[in-house]
Amino acid sequence: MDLSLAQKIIAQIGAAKHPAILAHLRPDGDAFGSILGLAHTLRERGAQPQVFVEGGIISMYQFLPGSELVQDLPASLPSNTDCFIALDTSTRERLGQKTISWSRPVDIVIDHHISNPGYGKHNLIIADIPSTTGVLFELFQIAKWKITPAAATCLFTGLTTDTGSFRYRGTSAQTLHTAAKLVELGADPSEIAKQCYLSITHERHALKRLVSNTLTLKDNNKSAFLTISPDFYAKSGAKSEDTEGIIEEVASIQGVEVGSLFEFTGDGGLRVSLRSKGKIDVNAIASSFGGGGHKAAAGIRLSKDAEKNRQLVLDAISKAISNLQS
Ligand SMILES: [Mn+2]
Repeated sequence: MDLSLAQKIIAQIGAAKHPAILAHLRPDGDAFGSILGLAHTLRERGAQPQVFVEGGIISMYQFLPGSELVQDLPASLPSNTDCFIALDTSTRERLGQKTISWSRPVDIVIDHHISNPGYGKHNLIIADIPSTTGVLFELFQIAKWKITPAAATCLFTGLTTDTGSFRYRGTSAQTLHTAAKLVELGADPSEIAKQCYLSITHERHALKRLVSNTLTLKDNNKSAFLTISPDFYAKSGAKSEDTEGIIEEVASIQGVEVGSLFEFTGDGGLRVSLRSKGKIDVNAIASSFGGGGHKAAAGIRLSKDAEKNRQLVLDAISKAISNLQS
């Protein structure tokens, strides 16, 4: 970590009385874990942080301490905001459509997405730490800020969900060391696992079954993909947030190098999630379609030509797989 950059960020965040903390749209465990982990830590220091994310909290993460603090995006940032912080958000746009018209620039970006261009005044982007909560943990250590059990629970949640329970490439000795320290500070791994992995709603499970039936294998069974049609939500009663984690199913099949999930959205668009077991850089594939993420997990959003674009993405995957074999 660049210590002088870290110190600048610590000074600016530490001096703020009314920081606004945001994360990306379609928030996941690392998004909620980051914003709440930072909010708890700053409240402990006497600040009054405000926490915003598009759509507010989702039911799966209501167990996080302080989840009641999370608010849906406002029309504009509160006028008393003295520091605008974006966490776990790889592009300015991903903070949400509503935020695009905000005139206030982003002061601090803290992230771990390799594709993040750095759209804040100060940008702490560390791609070899596998979750934004892990980056925050390092920052808090440097700042010598107290991490409460509530903060530790939030930070651990981001670390376990973004590493697929410490399974993905990128899980290093340092990651496990961070996890151990968070457990010492009060995070309960089995309770967090129960909330994150063993509390699937019936609607979410029904959606999962519909999606599983669409499984298609190609490229000598090295590529596998799933499809979500717009009517799957009405059929299952699930919400769009319930797609989180479904892709793990396809990437988990033996021999599959790239797993993908194509969601045809009601407005004619296409949302793509890509997972790699490590040989293929899916961030490179996603980037060629205007998306991004990490080498082993990336995403793309396209607003039109869904069917045609799906074929183009599948072709790009085929090409990457054939390059592997040659
Ligand atoms: Mn993340």
